[in-house]
Amino acid sequence: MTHPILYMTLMLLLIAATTDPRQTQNVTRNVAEDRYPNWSPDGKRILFESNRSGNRDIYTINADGTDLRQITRDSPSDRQPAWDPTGTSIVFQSDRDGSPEIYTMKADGSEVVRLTRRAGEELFPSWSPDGKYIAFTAGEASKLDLFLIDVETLAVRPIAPSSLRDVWARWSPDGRQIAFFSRRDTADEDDEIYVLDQSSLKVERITNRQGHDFCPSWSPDGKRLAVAAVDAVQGRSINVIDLKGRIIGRVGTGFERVTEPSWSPDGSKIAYSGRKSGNWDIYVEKSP
Ligand SMILES: [Ca+2]
Ligand SMILES: [Ca+2]
Ligand SMILES: [Ca+2]
Repeated sequence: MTHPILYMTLMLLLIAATTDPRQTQNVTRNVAEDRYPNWSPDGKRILFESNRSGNRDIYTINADGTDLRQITRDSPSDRQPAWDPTGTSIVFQSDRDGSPEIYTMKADGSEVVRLTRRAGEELFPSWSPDGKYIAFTAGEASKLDLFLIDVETLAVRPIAPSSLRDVWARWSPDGRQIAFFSRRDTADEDDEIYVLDQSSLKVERITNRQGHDFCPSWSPDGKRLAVAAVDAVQGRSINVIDLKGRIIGRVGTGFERVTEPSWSPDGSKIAYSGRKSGNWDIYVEKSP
């Protein structure tokens, strides 16, 4: 016969062992590859790409994993979505006209507009907080650079060009700075995080750490960055760092691979792509 107090104690121990203090939530649970989460400006919906339809398409879902909606429905690859600052439009990459280019559409998938017409690949678009520009990465694999396109005139200009690859431009909340990652100072071996000041055009190196640091996402107050990181001892994680590169905390630990963080607009959570047993899903975790 089970003693009631012993039984209660065992149950409490079991609850304590299974309760995750970090409150990691599976947003998607699907055998398909779900990647590139991007939080809507109102904090309610998460944009992402998935190949669950048999090819890559763009979807939105509530942050709690309910109300999945498919936005693009076509056989080409539609990828890497990001919201405009009002949450009414989406910028994304697609190869629907042959090679990967940058496009915009309304949040319901209507009114698709092609923005870029360049040789090579355009990827990782992100919309400026004032809505006027889209930053993107372009070039060939070993020589990628960052560019801005004027959404009205479609005029393109390079930003912070360097001889080694610069990738993944992300605007600070005030629009004055752009964070990105690069191997410009590490002989093409180690990804580090950099911040470009748009008025002075000065580029500041933020991380100086052995192991890749990549895919930065700004905190809504502009004081911190969430970055994907690989560490020989700690393994892979999403590190929250200040603008001096000091590590404040970690989320996204315990995955085979983890990347593409996106901070919630209220600053309380971080969404990211994580791989477990070969399967990529979108996760949300409490911000440190
Ligand atoms: Ca598609
Ligand atoms: Ca590094
Ligand atoms: Ca999945």
